[in-house]
Amino acid sequence: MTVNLLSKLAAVRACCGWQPGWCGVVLACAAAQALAAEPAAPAASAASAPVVAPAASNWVKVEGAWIRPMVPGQTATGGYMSLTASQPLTLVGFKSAAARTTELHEMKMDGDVMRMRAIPSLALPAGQAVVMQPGGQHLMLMGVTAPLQVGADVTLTLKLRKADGKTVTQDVVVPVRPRP
Ligand SMILES: [Cu+2]
Repeated sequence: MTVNLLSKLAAVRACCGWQPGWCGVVLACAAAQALAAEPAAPAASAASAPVVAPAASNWVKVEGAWIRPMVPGQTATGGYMSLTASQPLTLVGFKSAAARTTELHEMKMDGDVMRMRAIPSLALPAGQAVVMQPGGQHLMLMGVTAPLQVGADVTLTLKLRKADGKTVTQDVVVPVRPRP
């Protein structure tokens, strides 16, 4: 397993754009990639999920959205934005045609090492801006087949759970650009 992870370092060292020197991050990221290498769920599973998508959904106000540009050979990157919910919502995930695997991530100090890990959800209290940014919570795109480059626009479909338990979606078109 360790050897397997180490062999992936070259591919994932730029994961999320963090410096290779942050070995804790890189290793955590490699672990995430190893998990991501599991066979992808059939496309049909997305269609069978209990998702209700109103025509003109505007559940959250999205500001300052960007996706970190990728370099050749890189297969993962991060998406960042500020979300302000119109009612109490929980971000439970997202999808994109650009990435085989998508996860909600957070960076956390573990002793004196910054690590990245997947989180199941992110609470979005009504009227309160929740900021996803480098060094904190972010949207992780993995298994990206063609490196995303500056100038591209990527559609992300946010999956949001309402207080009544129903899940809704909202599409967000996010530009690929350097950190604002
Ligand atoms: Cu991440």
